[in-house]
Amino acid sequence: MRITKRLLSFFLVLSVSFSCIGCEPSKTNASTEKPIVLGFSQLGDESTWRSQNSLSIINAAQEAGIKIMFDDAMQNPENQIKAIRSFIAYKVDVIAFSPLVETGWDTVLGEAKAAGIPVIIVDRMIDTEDDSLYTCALCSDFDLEGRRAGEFLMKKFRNTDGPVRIVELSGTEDSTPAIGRYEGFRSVLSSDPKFEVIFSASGDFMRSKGRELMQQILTHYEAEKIDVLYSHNDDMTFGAIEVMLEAGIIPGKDIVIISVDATQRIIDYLREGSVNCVIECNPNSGPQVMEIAKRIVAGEKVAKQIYIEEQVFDEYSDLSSIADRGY
Ligand code: GZL
Repeated sequence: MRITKRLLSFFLVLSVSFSCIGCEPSKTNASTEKPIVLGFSQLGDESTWRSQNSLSIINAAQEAGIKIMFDDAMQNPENQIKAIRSFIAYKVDVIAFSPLVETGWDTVLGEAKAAGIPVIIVDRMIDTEDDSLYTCALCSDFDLEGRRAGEFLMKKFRNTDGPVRIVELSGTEDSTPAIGRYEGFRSVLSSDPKFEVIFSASGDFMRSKGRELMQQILTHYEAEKIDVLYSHNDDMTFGAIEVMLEAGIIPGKDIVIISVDATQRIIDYLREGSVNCVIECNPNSGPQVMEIAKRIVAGEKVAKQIYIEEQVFDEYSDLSSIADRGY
């Protein structure tokens, strides 16, 4: 039975005491006759992307015959640490988690290592000196995503002298996507001084905060003095576009918009010209996570770092070739 969005929200409500989808304590961690038990700590449910990522994880576990204990940390890393400790106590075969922020994981991952439980890092990365604390990291290349956003602007404004004034809605502070999208973007644009980031603040990947920041921006800057909005995710972009429309600003025309994720709604905006460039960040990592978990439990060697394939859709692309996103 595939989990639907409606059922996911039910599981997420229950997840305070784990959504243990049909699992029983695993008495051995290498037994071939018993299904693998995987403990998954999800960082929250802050965005359309995150909901799809959780659906992908849960459905892939079911399709792989893996019993999953799924916990939604509701944007609190302390909840993730508690969940990981519960997985250790439950003696799961594998732990996987998407760390809200990069720091603060060494102690609890040291406890998982001492318990002999392998760890897969999913989506975002951790900042540690000790890479023995995890077996595999399956992430997006966030610096590449940022560079791709910068490369679009270099092309879009190749025939203008500037200045090109940019406002940036960044993601959760100290999170790998926010760091990579921030740094990668600037690494490309720093080659041309006409590009100037006049405002940058974190909207925590949330639509409501994207709205608030865009309102704040428009009280400090005349719309005519803003050339580009660079938003680290679609949900913040949706909030910003609502505010633009309320202010009589034509998104994609008066202000060029670059957004990251590539949900269906932003692709629709791209097709109608309300957004100019969409950098894909792929949430559908579930099948790869389960494949990695199976190989680890079977004692096979897996790569330490695996990057998820992603692409760019922009106003120069063949937009008719973009398949339905499904989220
Ligand atoms: C990126 C992921 C980010 C998305 C946001 O891999 O961590 O978090 O870009 C989500 O939409 O909230």
